[in-house]
Amino acid sequence: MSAITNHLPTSELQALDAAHHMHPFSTQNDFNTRGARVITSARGCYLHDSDGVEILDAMAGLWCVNIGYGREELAEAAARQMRELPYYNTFFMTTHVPVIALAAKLADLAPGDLNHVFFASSGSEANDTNIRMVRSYWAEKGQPERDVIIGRWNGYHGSSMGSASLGGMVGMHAQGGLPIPGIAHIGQPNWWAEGGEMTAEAFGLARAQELEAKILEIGADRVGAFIAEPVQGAGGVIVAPDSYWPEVQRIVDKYGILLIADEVICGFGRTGHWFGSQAMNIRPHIMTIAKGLSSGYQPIGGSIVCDEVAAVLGACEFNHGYTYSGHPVACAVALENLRILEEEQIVERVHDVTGPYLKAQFESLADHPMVGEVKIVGMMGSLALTPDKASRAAFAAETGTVGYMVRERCFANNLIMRHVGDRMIISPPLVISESEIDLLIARARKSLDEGMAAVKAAGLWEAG
Ligand code: PXG
Repeated sequence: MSAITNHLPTSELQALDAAHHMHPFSTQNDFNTRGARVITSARGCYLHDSDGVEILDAMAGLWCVNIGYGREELAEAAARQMRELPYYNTFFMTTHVPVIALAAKLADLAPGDLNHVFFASSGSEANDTNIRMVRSYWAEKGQPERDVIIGRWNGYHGSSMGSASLGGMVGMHAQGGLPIPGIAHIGQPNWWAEGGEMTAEAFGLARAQELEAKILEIGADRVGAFIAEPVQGAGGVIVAPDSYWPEVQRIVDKYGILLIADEVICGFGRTGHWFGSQAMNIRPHIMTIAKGLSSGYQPIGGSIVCDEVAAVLGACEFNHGYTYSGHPVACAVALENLRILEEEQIVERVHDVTGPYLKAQFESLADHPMVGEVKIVGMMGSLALTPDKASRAAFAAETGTVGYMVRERCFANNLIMRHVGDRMIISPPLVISESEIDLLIARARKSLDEGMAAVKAAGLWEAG
């Protein structure tokens, strides 16, 4: 039996794709003028397209293929589970072995007293669960008015109505009447773009203190939770100054509000720790997980919840759940993925060996004339592009124009390195080797050179 692969010429695949497949976060008409790249197979850190080209995937798919592509063990785990029990639900006083094993394993891996897991099929669903969980928790405790959740501008928590409301992507809010009621936002700790004349540390502190100001503005008895990514991913790999997280933790503790760490990207080794909360030294009450939980081999996500919240919720009927909450095949694949991460000491290797190596190489790009700030934690990093490093100036063109031009060169050089506005971002599979890191950096540098030449040729090498 063969997989559904390249059975048509690329141009025909592209035409069918443009005609019938509606793409996420895309301008659909673009696919009519320029076909999508058709990915047909992948191994390790490399993708292969329908023209037989090998591409280095420095984004691990969408930040998720932590153990790399092509691991037979996960395919076997899925096949085994499909034969044994392809589906059963976890409603109505039933359960099954894979979901029990995975929940117990996650309780073991997660820090502190995060011992209880509510499963979903994605990060968006899990964050929707969190909204209802937080509000139910406070209602059960006799404080139903404590229903406001604070998120951050330029944070990303998913694409459903609830999770996109928690997020702070203005382009998403503009479509569909978001945010939903009871969600507020504070500024992000993005010193490069928003720090002005302040030092990074002073700015980090100020941005953390916006949380306290917002709590007081809304009323401390109205705020139920604060949600944040330990390192902002989709917002451009924004690493907060060191002063930020200790102050956030102090404020959260002072007002007794729940801290939700969205670990969808940061979890499962991405930061060189099992969870980004450990890297940032914070103590969340709830962690959102997805992506690296199964290395993307199956759609699965969830919320890992602390003893206190679980105990309060446990006393009421929580009227919430998804058909595929704790899907047995997804659980079996996630378990196998966690076994590989543990047995092959992949997280330790990122922390001790390949993470530091990538950091050194990635930071060497700071000498490029177009690169300002370089930020990297574990295996997620970003480069801020600028025409003037000293003033941290933006380009005169619309934000993202230059980033897109560099992204185009990356694509042409068979490197998946993305842009968010005018930041270039990487998030490679955690199993990337030193020689593959060398290749990544060489292709990135070449793309920056070519991108800069294109920017100059277009007359955009100018501070805005
Ligand atoms: N939280 C975080 C921190 C995420 O990064 C989600 C929640 C939502 O997960 P699902 O599984 O519902 O997509 C995400 C997802 C991008 C990009 O362009 C990032 C995500 C998804 C799609 C695109 O960087 N992150």
